[in-house]
Parts: sequence; C-alpha cells; structure tokens
Amino acid sequence: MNKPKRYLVTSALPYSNGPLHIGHLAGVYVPADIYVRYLRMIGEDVRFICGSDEHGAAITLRAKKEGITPREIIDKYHEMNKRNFERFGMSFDIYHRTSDPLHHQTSADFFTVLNNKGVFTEKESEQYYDEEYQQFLADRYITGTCPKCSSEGAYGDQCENCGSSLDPTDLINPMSTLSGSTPVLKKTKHWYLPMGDYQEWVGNWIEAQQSKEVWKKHVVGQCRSWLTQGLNDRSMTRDLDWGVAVPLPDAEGKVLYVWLDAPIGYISATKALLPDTWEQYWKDEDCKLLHFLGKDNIVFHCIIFPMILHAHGDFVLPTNVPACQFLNLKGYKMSTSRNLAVWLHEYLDDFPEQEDVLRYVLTVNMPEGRDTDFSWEDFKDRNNKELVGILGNFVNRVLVLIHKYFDGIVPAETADIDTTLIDDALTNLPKELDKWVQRYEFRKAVDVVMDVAGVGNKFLADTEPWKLIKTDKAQTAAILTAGLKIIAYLSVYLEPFLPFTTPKLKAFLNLTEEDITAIKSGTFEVAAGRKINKASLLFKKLDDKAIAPQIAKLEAAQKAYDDSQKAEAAAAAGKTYEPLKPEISYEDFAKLDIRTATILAAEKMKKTDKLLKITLDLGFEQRTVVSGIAQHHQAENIIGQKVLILANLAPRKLRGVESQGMILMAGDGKNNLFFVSAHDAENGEGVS
Ligand code: B3M
Ligand code: ZN
Repeated sequence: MNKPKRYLVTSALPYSNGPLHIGHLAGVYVPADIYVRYLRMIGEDVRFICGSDEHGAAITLRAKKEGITPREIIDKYHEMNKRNFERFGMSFDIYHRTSDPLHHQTSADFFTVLNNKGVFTEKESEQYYDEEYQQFLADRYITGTCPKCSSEGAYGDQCENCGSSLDPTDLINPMSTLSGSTPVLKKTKHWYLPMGDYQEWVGNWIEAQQSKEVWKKHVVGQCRSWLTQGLNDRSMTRDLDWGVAVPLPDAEGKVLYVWLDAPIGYISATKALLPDTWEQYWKDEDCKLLHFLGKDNIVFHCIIFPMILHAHGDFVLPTNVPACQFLNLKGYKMSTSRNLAVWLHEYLDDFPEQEDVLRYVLTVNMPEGRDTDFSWEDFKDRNNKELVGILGNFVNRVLVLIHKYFDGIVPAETADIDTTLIDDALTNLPKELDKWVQRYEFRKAVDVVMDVAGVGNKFLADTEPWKLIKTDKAQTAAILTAGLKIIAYLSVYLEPFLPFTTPKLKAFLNLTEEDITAIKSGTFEVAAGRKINKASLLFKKLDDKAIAPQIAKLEAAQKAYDDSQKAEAAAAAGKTYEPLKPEISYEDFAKLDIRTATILAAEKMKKTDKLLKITLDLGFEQRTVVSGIAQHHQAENIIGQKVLILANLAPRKLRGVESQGMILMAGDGKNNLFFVSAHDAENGEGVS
C-alpha cells in the first residue's frame, strides 16, 4: 500500500450504560491512543474518533429494571465516560454519541441506500414476546433449558454450558428475563442482511488485506472460523422503542440493530468533527482506516461492517483491525456486575496525578495477542522498579548533578568522551520505535524507549560523574551534557506512552518547538548556556499501603459474590441464607456486651401489631426491652424464656417506652423468628 495521505483511527464506542474499567483501557483505548499520538508526533494527518454507543436492548433492559428512562441512563454514562477519558488523557478528536440526531440521520440514510439497492431481504418470523413488558425479546433476554445438554439457564442464542449456538425457539421451557413469565411467539417482520451472499467476497477481502498489512493472528483466526461455520442471514432491525427508527412506512416500532447503527457512528462522528472534509477520510483510498477494539467485537468490524460498507459502495474499508484480547484481573474473574473490576474513575480519584503509571502498566501488560493479567502487586512493582527506578532515577540524577556542579546551566568547557553507546541508542530509537508501532506491538515499542533510559543509567554508572567531578570537570560536563541529550529524546519519544510525564521532561530542559523538530530529525545537540530547570518528582514510590485498599476492595467484592453464590445454592436447595455482612475486626466485636437473661413479663403494646414490651431478669438488674416479635410470639407464651440480650446498646424510646437493649433473635428467611439462648447459663452471664 502506498504511504497513506491521512489516517482515520476509530476506537470501539463504549456503551453508555456503565463506567469504564481497565479491561476497556488495555484492550481498546490505550493502544489506540498510543498509535494516534505516535502518528501525530511524526507529523501525520490523523483523526481519532470515539463516542458513546447508546442503543441496544441492554440499555432498555437496565432502564426498565431501574424504573428510569434510557435517556437518563445514557446521559449519565456518556458524560461520565467522556469526562474520565479526558482525565486519563485519551486524545480523541471527537467523543460523539449515537443518540445524536446527526447519527440517526446518517445511519437511517445508510439503511435506505442498502434497502433501495435490494441488499436486505424482508422476512416475517415468529419471535418471543413478553406480554407483561409488551416487548419482543432479544436473544439474551430469553433463557431456558438447553436442548443439547439439558443445562438450565441457556440463552436464546447460545448455551454457555455446552457452547451450542441456539435459536430461542430451540429452548425448552423458555422464560423471559424481563418478567420471568413464559414468552409467547408472535409474528414480526424484519429486514435481514443475507451474509451468506457476501461470504465469498468478505473471505477474499480479508485474505487480500493480509498482503497489504499483517493482521493479528487471532483476528484472522476468528474471522476464518466464522467463515468456515458459514454466515447466516442476520436481522438488521429489532422490535424496540429505543434506537434509530427504521426509515420505512411499514416499520412502526422497529429500530436498526445496534450493531448496524453503532459502527456507522464512526462516520457520523467524523461528519460532526469535519462537516466539510469528512469525505476525505471515509471516501478516499488515500486514507488509512483502522479500528481498535476488543476481541468480542471482531466479527462486527471485520465481517459485518466491511460487508455493509462494500454493499453501500461509497466508503473505504478498514486497512487493519488490530484488536486486542482481554485483560483479566489476576486471581479474580473480572466482572462488572460483581464489581470485580478496577474502575477508571476510582483509579483517577485514588491515584491523583498518576495517570501515566496506569497507562504504562496497561501498556507493558497489553493483551495484544493473548489474554493477560493485571495485579496491584505488579502495578506497584512496575511503578517502583521501572518508572521510579529507571526513568525517574536517571532524569533526576542528571538534573541534580547539572545543578550541583554547574548551577543548572549547560557548561561550555567540555572534553571529548566516548558517547558511542548513547549515539547508537538515539540513532536507532526512531526506526525501532516506528517498526513496532506500525505493527501495533506497543509492548515492544514502549520497551524500545524505556531501554534508552536504561542506557542512560548504565552510562552514568560506568562514568560515575559524581566521582569524576573531583578530578576532571570538563569530562563531567561532557557526561552530563550527554545525559541531557537522552532526556531530550525521551521527552519526545515517550509522548505516546506517557503524555502526562513528557511535558515535564520538556520543561526541565526548556525545549522549544525548534528543539523538538531537531530531535525528530536527529540533529539536536544540547548547546552550552542552555538553562536547565530543577528536577521535580516524576513518579512516587508506592508501598504496600498504597495498594492495600485496592486489594481489599477486590477481596470484599469477591467475598460478597462468593457469599451470594452460596446463598443462591442454598436457596436452590430450599434454604435461604442472608449474605454475610462486611468483615469486622475483633476490636469491633469486643465492644458488644451480650448477656444471658430470662423473660419475667411480656405484653402487647397498644396501637401496633409488631411490638411487645418485655421485662427481663439480668441477674444483676431488671430491664424493660421493646421487641418487634409480636407477630412471631404470643406474650403469654414467652414468660420464663431464656434469651440473650445486647445489654450495652444505647437505650431508645419506641412508642413512648424506653427500650434498654435488644433481644437477639434468629430468622430462617421464611418469616420465623427464634429465641437464641444459653440454656444452662445463669442470668447476667457474659457471652464472648
Ligand atoms: N458498544 C462495545 C462493546 O461491545 C460496543 C462497540 C461498538 S463500536 C461500533 O462493549
Ligand atoms: Zn447446552
């Protein structure tokens, strides 16, 4: 492929029905941002597109369950995600949204062109309908028994137990996940994309792309397996009241399938960004189109979207789709619904001004070709050993010494020293970096730059300017000047990876735009007389205390999930258990003073059917306690009952009677309450 005149880079549009987590960042947004920042740095014409994906059944389902509107959900998360992307330095040229009228118009027009070309086939079929919710059910909202392996909880499109792909009508005892009722089959018409008709074209197109630019193995592998299975007709419309209305007179109450309209969101966003020149990116073969996304989106971006772009005829097709695999949480199963995630907004709040630490750790652990893990221990170690220990340490030593020995001014009197090691490293750096970035191998790319900081550290260790200064000031001057040159190069070539740190490096050396241009052309030299600013901290060391709360959060979420699983299992076995409350310390427990006691008298209280006024004998005194057990125990039946009382609970007035403590009761989850007691103990004995 000739060198492109311009680039259009898209990153998957996150659904605006939840916050962002590090899995999204490592798999989609950090790689895309590195690539775009790099292209800008080498002077390319590149536009970076993202925005919120705001349609689809998941948003309508969540709205129904929370009793709010889809609009309320998408407005909340669109703003939240947009803001947190900005805080994290994602350098989108636009962060658009598919609820925008421009997108509705763009995707409706796109549908009309395809429909007028006869691309779609109209088909009437029977689909499951939830009469209570008055909504047709998308595949994921129907569950039932798998016909293949008889496991419960199979979905309408797939059984997660045996992996079979299913049709909703295959399920035994189908149930709607909206209302829990049995759905009914109802006739409905939809417009289908006959993907099989394009199977040969898309297969040839993917293979042809391989000759232009290497695609990642796992991307090609997934496409080939979809093609081998054979491509079926896929409905491009849905019976939903939320989405882009199907622009046809006989399509009342129908919207475009979210995976038809969402990728068109890249086009509408580009139109919003460049109203007059967007076609130079979408309709010009000189533009290189790239989609960054996670592996669960590959089929939509490598098969379906190219298919409809091809069928439409007016648009360029992606040159590459460098999808990543998944980032997992080491030791946990990442799950947003179980709060087993590291949320971007929480990270930004808990680690202020440490955006680059997370960017760096996600880059060196990026799931470029296989699933990888994130752990807080690794986060701490990489920060301490690499960012502080290599990069920060090198920069700090050069700046401190240039101030200590030369008052922060680059010295004029220097001597000839051997800088071959440095010169080679700086000469090779641009080429090596370009090689790995252009292959979307950002782990190797960041290592190439960080290795230059390592060369700097080795150079200082070998030359020991802090000793040499005693005998040879000119040599020392030359060594530190060479160190400053390395910092200058790092300030430019680390920018795609550490965009919050590199402006500080440039400021330390008072670099100008001309200097940066000279660095990029390999002609930059640190001239005598240049003022060097004092060092400030680039990265702070993290100890275990810094990550302990994060680990505790994950432990608590895992425990809550495990407990809920146990409760579910028990409920399934007929027993129901309240999930455990959050863990407390021994010190917390020691504050409770629980005593044995016996009920001397009891009476129902007036104007309430829940409360009994009870007189207790605690051995050392008598107490009055008001207890909400009147619906479970008759007053006359509990005289003489041995009980346990929380005796140091602050007294409180209930219906005018002061209750001095609380009687401990055990519930069985079926609305029965039982007294807890220590049969053989005397009254007033302490429980511990
Ligand atoms: N909203 C992301 C996801 O599957 C999906 C991407 C659309 S990109 C056009 O979570
Ligand atoms: Zn199955």
